[in-house]
Amino acid sequence: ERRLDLTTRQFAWSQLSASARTELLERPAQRVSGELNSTVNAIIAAVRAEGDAAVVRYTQQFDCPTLTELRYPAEAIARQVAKLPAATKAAIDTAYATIRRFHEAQRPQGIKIETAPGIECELRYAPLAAVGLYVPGGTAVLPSTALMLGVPAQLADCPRVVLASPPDRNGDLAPALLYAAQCCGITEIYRCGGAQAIAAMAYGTESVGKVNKIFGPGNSFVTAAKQAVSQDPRGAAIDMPAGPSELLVIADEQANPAYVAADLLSQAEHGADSQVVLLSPSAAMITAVREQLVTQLQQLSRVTTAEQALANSALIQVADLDEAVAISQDYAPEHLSVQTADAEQLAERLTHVGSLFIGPYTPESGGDYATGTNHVLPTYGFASTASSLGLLDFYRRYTSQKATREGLAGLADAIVELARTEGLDAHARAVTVRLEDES
Ligand code: HSO
Ligand code: ZN
Repeated sequence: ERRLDLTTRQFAWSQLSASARTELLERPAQRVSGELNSTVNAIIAAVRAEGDAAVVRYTQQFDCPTLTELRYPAEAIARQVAKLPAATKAAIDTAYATIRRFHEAQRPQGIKIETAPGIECELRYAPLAAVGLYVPGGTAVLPSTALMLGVPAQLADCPRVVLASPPDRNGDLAPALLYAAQCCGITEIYRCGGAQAIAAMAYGTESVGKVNKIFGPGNSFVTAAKQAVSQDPRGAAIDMPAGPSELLVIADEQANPAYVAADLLSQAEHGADSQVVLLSPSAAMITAVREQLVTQLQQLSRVTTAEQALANSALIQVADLDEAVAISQDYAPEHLSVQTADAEQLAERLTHVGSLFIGPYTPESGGDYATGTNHVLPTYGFASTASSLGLLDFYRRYTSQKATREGLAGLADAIVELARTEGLDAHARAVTVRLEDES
């Protein structure tokens, strides 16, 4: 069996051509082929045409051959939750508390001001009426993702919160996932996954009520389905396009190579298409991290997955930390770990990130579970424009205004003149008709 040779993943930035640099930091292509899109479109069409029957059929095909009822009954949920070991419960409680604390502090404040005499303008926030939370199944059970989506939905007071996740062969969802949902007050839980779950939540079926916005990560089918339903006005909005996990570490010569390697492996174990990158001005650090990667890799249960991800990794020697900042800003990683002497100062300049991990005692996995920040983050370089998931994503923002007669009179000249400039007489008339009236 051929073992991965990490020396082939070591590079000196100064020696790379412009095209080699671009290629090196290209994300491992997500499978968004025409074939994938036509499969997903066929699933969405079937769910829209046949409702539950189609969702059940796909769930039987992919997840549980005997499943007939999508909605998970309350008694079955209680039975599963009762199986959860106390230690796991306590861990979920701890994470729930920190995540809740951090998101509670994000509560939006409305604005009400007078923009001109007699003109009052307001900015208001309203929780989304119905949200669908998708928690992927696949190779790992992710109760942490249920918390990351469920806590803000609960804090925003969204009137309907629905969770969907693919069941196991017996039609069950994991106790830890169900307990996390219970902590967040979620009782409407559906046993389905993939594009069929997204379609069911976006359009509604006999048993799955339609939602307005769908949140959560997923594989390429889920991502393609989310994209498709978000483009249909009758479908549902989505949180963000989510791709495979990414971690970029900036480490100087004083970093601990064992910590750096452990962090890189923690993201590499997510999936073969995960991408991990190290930037360091120190050649000795790069060599030490490479050696640590090889040693630590052998101790992992998901060694094959991590090894596949490492085949897309890059250990890059940079001229100095300024160059590291420039590369990182350009790459815009989902997670950025800064393990340098002046980590806090350097972090000030690193704005194109989903989430920052500062200093030697802040492993990326801390943020995945329990520091309190959200782990649903922009990938694929979207971190230069898109935001990390937060409480605000569960609200919509709208405005309101109220004018008195005097207020309207004060703005009348401006409104009427602009309306005439645009050739829109009826707009002008809507003002003058009021002011002509005796009050
Ligand atoms: N690192 C993942 C989130 C996660 N990690 C869930 C462990 N469980 C987001 O990129
Ligand atoms: Zn993770």
